[in-house]
Amino acid sequence: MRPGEPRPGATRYGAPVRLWRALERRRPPGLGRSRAWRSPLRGPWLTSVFAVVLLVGLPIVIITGLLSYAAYSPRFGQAFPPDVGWLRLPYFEWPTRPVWLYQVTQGLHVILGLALVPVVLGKLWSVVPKLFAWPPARSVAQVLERVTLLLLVGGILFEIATGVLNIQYAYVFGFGFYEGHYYGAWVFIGAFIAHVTVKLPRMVRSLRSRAFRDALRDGRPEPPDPDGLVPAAPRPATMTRRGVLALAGGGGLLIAVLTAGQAIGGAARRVALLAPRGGYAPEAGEFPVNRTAAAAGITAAAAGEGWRLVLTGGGRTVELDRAALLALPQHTAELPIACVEGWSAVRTWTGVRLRDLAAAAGAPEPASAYVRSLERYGAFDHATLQANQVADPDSLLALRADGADLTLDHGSPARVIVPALPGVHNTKWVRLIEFRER
Ligand SMILES: Nc1nc2c(c(=O)[nH]1)N[C@H]1C(S)=C(S)[C@@H](COP(=O)(O)O)O[C@H]1N2
Ligand SMILES: [Mo]
Repeated sequence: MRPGEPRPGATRYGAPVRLWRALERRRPPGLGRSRAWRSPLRGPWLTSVFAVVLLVGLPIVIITGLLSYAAYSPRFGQAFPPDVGWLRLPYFEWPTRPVWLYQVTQGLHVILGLALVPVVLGKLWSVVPKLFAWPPARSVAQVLERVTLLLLVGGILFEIATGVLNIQYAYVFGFGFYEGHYYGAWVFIGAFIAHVTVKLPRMVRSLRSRAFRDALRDGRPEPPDPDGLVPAAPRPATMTRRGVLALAGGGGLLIAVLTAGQAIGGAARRVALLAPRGGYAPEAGEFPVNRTAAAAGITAAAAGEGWRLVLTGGGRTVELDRAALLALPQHTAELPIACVEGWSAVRTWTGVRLRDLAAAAGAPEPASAYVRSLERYGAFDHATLQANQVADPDSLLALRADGADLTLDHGSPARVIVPALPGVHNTKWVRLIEFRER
């Protein structure tokens, strides 16, 4: 284009484009000064190394998160949010085997999710000059790309913030955690898929552009790139790329060590310092209490002598006291209780098989079982179990744990324990079970 010739855009679109050109020249102070971002380590290679870690790790976090939604049995309207419209995934029956299934999927979701935080921050640091690029948009394609990036970065920061606050039991947001985390996840998933689709070839090219070992040792800038990640006027390096990656990777590893014990148990639990419930508590030992009897309004009297279990189904109603339950065949199973917040504890439970109780109620093969607690008005004072969860030989109405009667805080006189069932549906202080034929 020769000087004085009208710009092609200006003749076609007129005033808006002239306005845009004027905006381009009036860069806000402090914005878009590519000279402000002068680390010689920034560049497509480093960004791509962070990207490849996230490309492997984030799908695991996403899938285990969606599996947790499925494990809550949305079919019974007891997943959160209960109705997700067209975002509904195909329903399937959550299995009871392997018994550690939910312990592993949810432990992975929380612990890997936390461990990836430093990698996410590293990746954001590596592309920060793009955030301040001026003008904010040059073409429709670029506007689309920037909107995607906004949803991508906003989405992941939102998911991290809500997830971390939830496992710290800090309900400081003005909306439901599950609702926000679920819809936020879909915003992120959409942007993530779009971003990966567009950037994958460039990531592969950047990683191939140099030998991994050389790039690690080298503090010199990469060749100039079209995205402008490589600074035009770099400062001398203060650390190597190896140092940057070690910082992000080491940070992630440290977080994993400080949280993983909540799901692994044993000695690791004692260093799970970042896990509020999953760590070792002197009074609870290695068996955390999610909601105490006092918090749930359960008195020792209500759970004492006068307590009766009501069973219904098959047109029959049966009432049993604790002695009657103890007179039925007792079964023992070693099962984890695994909470959505990532902590879990394996216990040896003893009690009556749910399928024996179903038979006693005259509904030997129920389609579902609705369980009610003595607790009232709590979010988790009831749950519905699937047919396979009632039928499993290790599914119990537990009266004892680790050879002792259940404590009041752990659900005395009787609680549900079902293999691979999310902790939340292992209802404590059970008062009634309704076995349903349909
Ligand atoms: N009645 C009742 N049962 C309940 C809950 C509750 O709040 N009320 N919390 C559930 C949750 S979220 C979990 S993780 C497990 C924890 O069991 P624990 O407190 O014995 O460790 O109990 C479940 N059973
Ligand atoms: Mo839980």
